[in-house]
Amino acid sequence: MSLNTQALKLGVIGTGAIGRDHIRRCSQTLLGSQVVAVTDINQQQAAQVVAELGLSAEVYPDAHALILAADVEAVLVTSWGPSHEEYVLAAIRAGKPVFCEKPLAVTAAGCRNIVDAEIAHGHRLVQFGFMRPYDAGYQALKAVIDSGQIGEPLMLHCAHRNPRVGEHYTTDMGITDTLIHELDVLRWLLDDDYVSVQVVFPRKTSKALAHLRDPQVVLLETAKGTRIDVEVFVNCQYGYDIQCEVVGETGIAKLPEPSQVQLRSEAKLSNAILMDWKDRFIAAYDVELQAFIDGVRAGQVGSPSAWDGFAAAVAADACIQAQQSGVIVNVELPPRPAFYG
Ligand code: NAI
Ligand code: ISE
Repeated sequence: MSLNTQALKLGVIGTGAIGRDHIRRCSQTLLGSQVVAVTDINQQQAAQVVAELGLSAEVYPDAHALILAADVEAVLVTSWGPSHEEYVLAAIRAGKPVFCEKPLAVTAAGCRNIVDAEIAHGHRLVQFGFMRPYDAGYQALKAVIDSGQIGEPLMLHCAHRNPRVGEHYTTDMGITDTLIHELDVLRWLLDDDYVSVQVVFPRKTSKALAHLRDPQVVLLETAKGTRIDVEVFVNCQYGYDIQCEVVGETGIAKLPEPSQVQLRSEAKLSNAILMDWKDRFIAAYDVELQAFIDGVRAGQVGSPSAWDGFAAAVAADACIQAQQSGVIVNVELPPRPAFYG
Protein backbone atom coordinates (compact mmCIF):
# COMPACT_ATOMS: atom_id res chain seq x y z
CA MET A 1 0.00 0.00 0.00
CA SER A 2 1.52 3.33 -1.02
CA LEU A 3 0.79 6.35 1.15
CA ASN A 4 -0.10 9.74 -0.24
CA THR A 5 2.69 12.11 0.86
CA GLN A 6 0.28 14.92 1.84
CA ALA A 7 -1.17 15.05 5.37
CA LEU A 8 -4.84 14.03 5.41
CA LYS A 9 -7.01 17.08 6.08
CA LEU A 10 -9.63 16.28 8.72
CA GLY A 11 -12.88 17.96 9.76
CA VAL A 12 -14.14 17.06 13.27
CA ILE A 13 -17.81 17.25 14.29
CA GLY A 14 -18.21 17.43 18.09
CA THR A 15 -15.56 18.91 20.37
CA GLY A 16 -16.67 17.39 23.70
CA ALA A 17 -14.66 14.87 25.72
CA ILE A 18 -13.72 12.33 23.05
CA GLY A 19 -13.79 14.84 20.16
CA ARG A 20 -11.24 17.04 21.91
CA ASP A 21 -9.11 14.00 22.68
CA HIS A 22 -9.22 12.76 19.07
CA ILE A 23 -8.34 16.28 17.81
CA ARG A 24 -5.36 16.30 20.18
CA ARG A 25 -4.16 12.86 19.06
CA CYS A 26 -4.61 13.65 15.32
CA SER A 27 -2.75 16.97 15.73
CA GLN A 28 -0.05 16.04 18.24
CA THR A 29 0.46 12.27 18.48
CA LEU A 30 -0.38 10.58 15.19
CA LEU A 31 1.35 10.86 11.84
CA GLY A 32 -0.08 12.05 8.52
CA SER A 33 -3.09 14.14 9.49
CA GLN A 34 -4.01 17.76 10.07
CA VAL A 35 -7.24 19.01 11.65
CA VAL A 36 -8.35 21.86 9.37
CA ALA A 37 -12.00 22.24 10.44
CA VAL A 38 -14.07 21.73 13.57
CA THR A 39 -17.68 22.30 14.53
CA ASP A 40 -19.96 21.80 17.52
CA ILE A 41 -23.46 23.00 18.40
CA ASN A 42 -21.54 24.75 21.14
CA GLN A 43 -19.40 26.93 18.84
CA GLN A 44 -17.74 28.69 21.71
CA GLN A 45 -16.41 25.38 22.97
CA ALA A 46 -15.20 24.44 19.48
CA ALA A 47 -13.31 27.75 19.25
CA GLN A 48 -11.86 27.17 22.70
CA VAL A 49 -10.55 23.71 21.74
CA VAL A 50 -8.92 25.18 18.61
CA ALA A 51 -7.28 27.90 20.73
CA GLU A 52 -6.18 25.57 23.54
CA LEU A 53 -4.55 23.11 21.16
CA GLY A 54 -2.99 25.93 19.09
CA LEU A 55 -4.56 24.74 15.81
CA SER A 56 -5.00 26.74 12.63
CA ALA A 57 -8.42 25.17 12.02
CA GLU A 58 -11.59 26.92 10.88
CA VAL A 59 -14.61 26.75 13.21
CA TYR A 60 -17.71 26.00 11.10
CA PRO A 61 -21.24 27.10 12.09
CA ASP A 62 -22.69 23.70 11.24
CA ALA A 63 -21.68 20.13 10.47
CA HIS A 64 -23.06 20.02 6.91
CA ALA A 65 -20.98 23.05 5.88
CA LEU A 66 -17.91 21.33 7.36
CA ILE A 67 -18.60 18.07 5.51
CA LEU A 68 -18.91 19.94 2.19
CA ALA A 69 -15.87 22.21 2.76
CA ALA A 70 -13.42 21.85 -0.14
CA ASP A 71 -10.35 21.38 2.05
CA VAL A 72 -11.93 18.69 4.29
CA GLU A 73 -10.79 15.33 2.89
CA ALA A 74 -12.14 13.10 5.68
CA VAL A 75 -14.55 13.53 8.58
CA LEU A 76 -14.50 12.45 12.25
CA VAL A 77 -17.94 12.25 13.89
CA THR A 78 -17.62 12.63 17.68
CA SER A 79 -20.87 14.41 18.53
CA TRP A 80 -23.73 12.89 20.58
CA GLY A 81 -25.00 9.54 19.36
CA PRO A 82 -28.39 10.66 17.94
CA SER A 83 -26.62 12.96 15.42
CA HIS A 84 -24.26 10.30 14.02
CA GLU A 85 -26.53 8.76 11.37
CA GLU A 86 -27.31 12.10 9.72
CA TYR A 87 -23.63 13.13 9.56
CA VAL A 88 -22.31 9.77 8.38
CA LEU A 89 -24.94 9.71 5.60
CA ALA A 90 -23.98 13.27 4.60
CA ALA A 91 -20.29 12.29 4.44
CA ILE A 92 -21.15 9.28 2.25
CA ARG A 93 -23.22 11.55 -0.04
CA ALA A 94 -20.20 13.87 -0.31
CA GLY A 95 -17.99 10.82 -1.10
CA LYS A 96 -15.75 11.53 1.91
CA PRO A 97 -14.25 8.88 4.21
CA VAL A 98 -15.70 9.11 7.71
CA PHE A 99 -14.64 7.79 11.10
CA CYS A 100 -17.67 7.59 13.41
CA GLU A 101 -17.56 7.12 17.16
CA LYS A 102 -20.06 4.71 18.70
CA PRO A 103 -23.00 4.46 18.08
CA LEU A 104 -23.08 4.41 14.28
CA ALA A 105 -26.80 5.16 14.68
CA VAL A 106 -29.10 4.79 17.67
CA THR A 107 -31.15 2.00 16.05
CA ALA A 108 -30.25 -1.04 13.97
CA ALA A 109 -32.48 0.40 11.21
CA GLY A 110 -30.37 3.58 11.23
CA CYS A 111 -27.18 1.52 10.95
CA ARG A 112 -28.75 -0.38 8.04
CA ASN A 113 -29.41 2.95 6.27
CA ILE A 114 -25.68 3.66 6.48
CA VAL A 115 -24.76 0.17 5.23
CA ASP A 116 -27.18 0.58 2.29
CA ALA A 117 -25.86 4.07 1.45
CA GLU A 118 -22.25 2.85 1.52
CA ILE A 119 -23.04 -0.12 -0.71
CA ALA A 120 -24.91 2.18 -3.13
CA HIS A 121 -21.87 4.49 -3.17
CA GLY A 122 -19.80 1.54 -4.41
CA HIS A 123 -16.77 1.53 -2.12
CA ARG A 124 -16.00 1.59 1.59
CA LEU A 125 -16.00 5.02 3.25
CA VAL A 126 -16.94 4.28 6.87
CA GLN A 127 -14.63 3.17 9.69
CA PHE A 128 -16.57 2.66 12.88
CA GLY A 129 -15.05 3.66 16.23
CA PHE A 130 -15.00 0.39 18.18
CA MET A 131 -11.42 0.53 19.43
CA ARG A 132 -11.05 -2.77 21.29
CA PRO A 133 -9.91 -4.79 18.24
CA TYR A 134 -6.95 -2.36 18.23
CA ASP A 135 -6.08 -3.07 21.90
CA ALA A 136 -2.81 -5.00 22.25
CA GLY A 137 -4.32 -7.29 24.92
CA TYR A 138 -7.31 -8.33 22.78
CA GLN A 139 -5.00 -8.81 19.77
CA ALA A 140 -2.77 -11.12 21.83
CA LEU A 141 -5.84 -13.04 23.05
CA LYS A 142 -7.11 -13.45 19.48
CA ALA A 143 -3.69 -14.66 18.31
CA VAL A 144 -3.81 -17.44 20.96
CA ILE A 145 -7.36 -18.46 19.96
CA ASP A 146 -6.51 -18.42 16.24
CA SER A 147 -3.35 -20.48 16.85
CA GLY A 148 -5.53 -23.38 18.03
CA GLN A 149 -3.48 -23.66 21.25
CA ILE A 150 -6.58 -23.91 23.48
CA GLY A 151 -8.71 -25.77 20.93
CA GLU A 152 -12.14 -24.48 19.92
CA PRO A 153 -13.60 -21.83 22.27
CA LEU A 154 -16.51 -23.31 24.25
CA MET A 155 -17.35 -20.64 26.83
CA LEU A 156 -16.40 -17.04 27.58
CA HIS A 157 -16.67 -15.31 30.96
CA CYS A 158 -16.47 -11.55 30.61
CA ALA A 159 -16.99 -8.44 32.73
CA HIS A 160 -17.33 -4.74 31.92
CA ARG A 161 -17.18 -2.75 35.15
CA ASN A 162 -17.17 1.00 35.67
CA PRO A 163 -16.59 2.60 39.09
CA ARG A 164 -19.81 4.60 38.90
CA VAL A 165 -22.20 6.32 36.45
CA GLY A 166 -24.19 9.57 36.52
CA GLU A 167 -27.91 10.13 36.94
CA HIS A 168 -28.45 10.22 33.16
CA TYR A 169 -27.42 6.55 32.84
CA THR A 170 -30.39 4.19 32.41
CA THR A 171 -30.69 0.39 32.46
CA ASP A 172 -30.85 0.14 28.64
CA MET A 173 -27.56 2.09 28.43
CA GLY A 174 -25.96 -0.92 30.13
CA ILE A 175 -26.46 -2.43 26.65
CA THR A 176 -26.22 0.49 24.21
CA ASP A 177 -23.38 2.38 25.89
CA THR A 178 -21.45 -0.29 27.81
CA LEU A 179 -22.05 -3.88 26.61
CA ILE A 180 -21.93 -2.63 23.00
CA HIS A 181 -18.11 -2.84 23.14
CA GLU A 182 -18.29 -6.55 24.08
CA LEU A 183 -20.93 -7.12 21.39
CA ASP A 184 -18.39 -5.91 18.84
CA VAL A 185 -15.12 -7.26 20.16
CA LEU A 186 -16.38 -10.78 20.96
CA ARG A 187 -17.72 -11.29 17.40
CA TRP A 188 -14.30 -10.27 16.13
CA LEU A 189 -12.46 -12.39 18.69
CA LEU A 190 -14.42 -15.55 17.86
CA ASP A 191 -15.09 -14.83 14.18
CA ASP A 192 -18.70 -15.73 14.90
CA ASP A 193 -22.14 -14.11 15.17
CA TYR A 194 -24.76 -14.16 17.92
CA VAL A 195 -27.95 -16.18 17.54
CA SER A 196 -29.66 -15.61 20.88
CA VAL A 197 -29.49 -13.58 24.04
CA GLN A 198 -30.95 -13.46 27.53
CA VAL A 199 -30.49 -10.83 30.25
CA VAL A 200 -30.76 -11.66 33.97
CA PHE A 201 -30.58 -9.29 36.90
CA PRO A 202 -28.79 -10.37 40.08
CA ARG A 203 -29.42 -8.73 43.45
CA LYS A 204 -29.20 -4.96 42.93
CA THR A 205 -26.26 -3.04 44.36
CA SER A 206 -27.15 -0.40 46.99
CA LYS A 207 -24.67 1.92 45.18
CA ALA A 208 -26.93 2.32 42.11
CA LEU A 209 -29.54 5.09 41.88
CA ALA A 210 -33.21 4.04 42.28
CA HIS A 211 -34.01 4.03 38.52
CA LEU A 212 -31.05 1.83 37.51
CA ARG A 213 -30.92 -1.97 37.55
CA ASP A 214 -27.27 -2.74 38.21
CA PRO A 215 -25.55 -5.17 37.79
CA GLN A 216 -26.95 -7.17 34.89
CA VAL A 217 -25.67 -10.37 33.27
CA VAL A 218 -26.01 -10.87 29.52
CA LEU A 219 -25.97 -14.45 28.23
CA LEU A 220 -25.13 -14.81 24.55
CA GLU A 221 -25.09 -17.85 22.28
CA THR A 222 -23.15 -17.81 19.01
CA ALA A 223 -23.84 -19.57 15.71
CA LYS A 224 -21.02 -22.07 16.47
CA GLY A 225 -22.60 -22.80 19.88
CA THR A 226 -20.17 -20.89 22.09
CA ARG A 227 -21.82 -19.59 25.28
CA ILE A 228 -20.81 -16.20 26.66
CA ASP A 229 -21.69 -14.52 29.93
CA VAL A 230 -20.95 -10.80 30.30
CA GLU A 231 -21.36 -9.09 33.65
CA VAL A 232 -22.18 -5.40 33.17
CA PHE A 233 -21.65 -3.65 36.52
CA VAL A 234 -21.43 0.12 36.27
CA ASN A 235 -21.27 1.07 39.96
CA CYS A 236 -18.63 -1.41 41.12
CA GLN A 237 -16.78 1.41 42.96
CA TYR A 238 -13.30 -0.10 42.88
CA GLY A 239 -12.15 0.58 39.31
CA TYR A 240 -12.61 0.36 35.54
CA ASP A 241 -12.17 -3.33 34.96
CA ILE A 242 -12.45 -5.26 31.71
CA GLN A 243 -12.21 -9.04 31.91
CA CYS A 244 -12.41 -11.74 29.26
CA GLU A 245 -11.64 -15.41 29.83
CA VAL A 246 -11.94 -17.89 26.98
CA VAL A 247 -12.43 -21.53 27.96
CA GLY A 248 -11.32 -23.78 25.12
CA GLU A 249 -11.27 -27.55 24.61
CA THR A 250 -7.70 -27.91 25.90
CA GLY A 251 -6.93 -24.74 27.82
CA ILE A 252 -7.96 -21.30 29.01
CA ALA A 253 -6.81 -17.94 27.65
CA LYS A 254 -7.35 -14.72 29.57
CA LEU A 255 -7.18 -11.08 28.47
CA PRO A 256 -3.94 -9.66 29.96
CA GLU A 257 -4.24 -7.09 32.74
CA PRO A 258 -3.00 -3.60 31.80
CA SER A 259 0.69 -3.31 32.61
CA GLN A 260 1.15 -1.80 36.08
CA VAL A 261 4.06 -1.54 38.49
CA GLN A 262 3.81 -4.25 41.15
CA LEU A 263 4.26 -2.71 44.56
CA ARG A 264 5.62 -4.28 47.76
CA SER A 265 4.93 -1.84 50.54
CA GLU A 266 3.52 -1.74 54.08
CA ALA A 267 3.26 -5.52 54.27
CA LYS A 268 1.24 -5.71 51.03
CA LEU A 269 1.92 -6.91 47.48
CA SER A 270 -0.31 -4.85 45.14
CA ASN A 271 -1.09 -3.72 41.61
CA ALA A 272 -3.07 -0.53 40.99
CA ILE A 273 -6.40 -0.88 39.14
CA LEU A 274 -7.23 1.81 36.56
CA MET A 275 -10.26 4.01 37.30
CA ASP A 276 -10.95 5.44 33.82
CA TRP A 277 -11.76 3.86 30.45
CA LYS A 278 -9.66 6.56 28.71
CA ASP A 279 -6.52 5.32 30.47
CA ARG A 280 -7.35 1.65 29.81
CA PHE A 281 -7.74 2.11 26.04
CA ILE A 282 -5.57 5.18 25.31
CA ALA A 283 -3.14 3.23 23.12
CA ALA A 284 -6.01 1.51 21.26
CA TYR A 285 -7.58 4.89 20.38
CA ASP A 286 -4.22 5.99 18.96
CA VAL A 287 -3.83 2.83 16.88
CA GLU A 288 -7.43 2.83 15.54
CA LEU A 289 -7.21 6.45 14.39
CA GLN A 290 -3.74 5.96 12.89
CA ALA A 291 -5.25 3.01 10.98
CA PHE A 292 -8.04 5.30 9.70
CA ILE A 293 -5.56 7.98 8.59
CA ASP A 294 -3.21 5.48 6.93
CA GLY A 295 -6.11 3.61 5.34
CA VAL A 296 -7.65 6.73 3.82
CA ARG A 297 -4.27 7.98 2.58
CA ALA A 298 -3.73 4.60 0.93
CA GLY A 299 -7.25 4.57 -0.52
CA GLN A 300 -8.48 1.71 1.70
CA VAL A 301 -10.80 2.36 4.64
CA GLY A 302 -10.28 -0.12 7.50
CA SER A 303 -12.30 -1.93 10.18
CA PRO A 304 -14.53 -2.14 12.09
CA SER A 305 -16.91 -1.47 9.21
CA ALA A 306 -20.44 -0.09 9.04
CA TRP A 307 -21.53 -3.75 8.86
CA ASP A 308 -19.84 -4.42 12.22
CA GLY A 309 -21.71 -1.40 13.65
CA PHE A 310 -24.97 -2.79 12.26
CA ALA A 311 -24.28 -6.31 13.61
CA ALA A 312 -23.60 -4.94 17.12
CA ALA A 313 -26.77 -2.80 16.92
CA VAL A 314 -28.93 -5.81 15.91
CA ALA A 315 -27.58 -7.76 18.90
CA ALA A 316 -28.09 -4.72 21.16
CA ASP A 317 -31.75 -4.42 20.08
CA ALA A 318 -32.27 -8.10 20.99
CA CYS A 319 -30.60 -7.50 24.39
CA ILE A 320 -32.97 -4.60 25.12
CA GLN A 321 -35.96 -6.83 24.28
CA ALA A 322 -34.45 -9.52 26.52
CA GLN A 323 -34.02 -7.02 29.38
CA GLN A 324 -37.72 -6.25 29.17
CA SER A 325 -39.07 -9.78 28.65
CA GLY A 326 -36.62 -11.81 30.75
CA VAL A 327 -36.76 -14.59 28.15
CA ILE A 328 -34.35 -15.78 25.46
CA VAL A 329 -34.55 -13.58 22.33
CA ASN A 330 -33.25 -14.56 18.90
CA VAL A 331 -30.72 -12.30 17.19
CA GLU A 332 -31.79 -12.01 13.55
CA LEU A 333 -28.73 -10.77 11.63
CA PRO A 334 -29.17 -10.93 7.84
CA PRO A 335 -26.34 -12.53 5.81
CA ARG A 336 -23.28 -10.31 5.44
CA PRO A 337 -23.23 -8.63 2.00
CA ALA A 338 -20.27 -9.61 -0.21
CA PHE A 339 -19.34 -5.88 -0.22
CA TYR A 340 -18.04 -6.33 3.37
CA GLY A 341 -15.80 -9.28 2.52
P1 NAI B 1 -19.66 14.94 25.11
O1 NAI B 1 -21.01 15.28 25.61
O2 NAI B 1 -18.49 15.24 26.00
O3 NAI B 1 -19.38 15.64 23.73
C1 NAI B 1 -20.27 15.62 22.64
C2 NAI B 1 -20.19 16.94 21.91
O4 NAI B 1 -21.03 16.87 20.76
C3 NAI B 1 -20.67 18.13 22.76
O5 NAI B 1 -19.66 19.12 22.75
C4 NAI B 1 -21.94 18.58 22.06
O6 NAI B 1 -22.15 19.99 22.14
C5 NAI B 1 -21.67 18.14 20.62
N1 NAI B 1 -22.88 17.92 19.83
C6 NAI B 1 -24.02 17.31 20.23
N2 NAI B 1 -24.91 17.26 19.21
C7 NAI B 1 -24.31 17.82 18.14
C8 NAI B 1 -24.71 18.04 16.81
N3 NAI B 1 -25.91 17.67 16.37
N4 NAI B 1 -23.83 18.62 15.97
C9 NAI B 1 -22.60 19.01 16.40
N5 NAI B 1 -22.17 18.83 17.68
C10 NAI B 1 -23.01 18.26 18.53
O7 NAI B 1 -19.69 13.39 24.76
P2 NAI B 1 -18.45 12.39 24.52
O8 NAI B 1 -18.18 11.65 25.76
O9 NAI B 1 -17.36 13.13 23.85
O10 NAI B 1 -19.12 11.34 23.52
C11 NAI B 1 -19.31 11.62 22.15
C12 NAI B 1 -19.59 10.31 21.40
O11 NAI B 1 -18.47 9.47 21.52
C13 NAI B 1 -20.79 9.54 21.95
O12 NAI B 1 -21.54 9.01 20.91
C14 NAI B 1 -20.15 8.44 22.80
O13 NAI B 1 -20.91 7.24 22.85
C15 NAI B 1 -18.85 8.21 22.06
N6 NAI B 1 -17.80 7.73 22.95
C16 NAI B 1 -17.08 6.65 22.58
C17 NAI B 1 -16.13 6.14 23.42
C18 NAI B 1 -15.35 4.94 23.05
O14 NAI B 1 -14.80 4.30 23.92
N7 NAI B 1 -15.23 4.61 21.78
C19 NAI B 1 -15.87 6.72 24.73
C20 NAI B 1 -16.66 7.89 25.00
C21 NAI B 1 -17.58 8.36 24.13
C1 ISE C 1 -18.11 4.72 27.57
O1 ISE C 1 -19.16 5.38 26.96
C2 ISE C 1 -17.29 4.05 26.58
O2 ISE C 1 -17.57 3.99 25.41
C3 ISE C 1 -16.16 3.32 27.13
O3 ISE C 1 -15.32 2.80 26.18
C4 ISE C 1 -16.78 2.22 27.93
O4 ISE C 1 -15.87 1.27 28.35
C5 ISE C 1 -17.53 2.82 29.08
O5 ISE C 1 -18.05 1.80 29.90
C6 ISE C 1 -18.66 3.67 28.52
O6 ISE C 1 -19.35 4.27 29.56
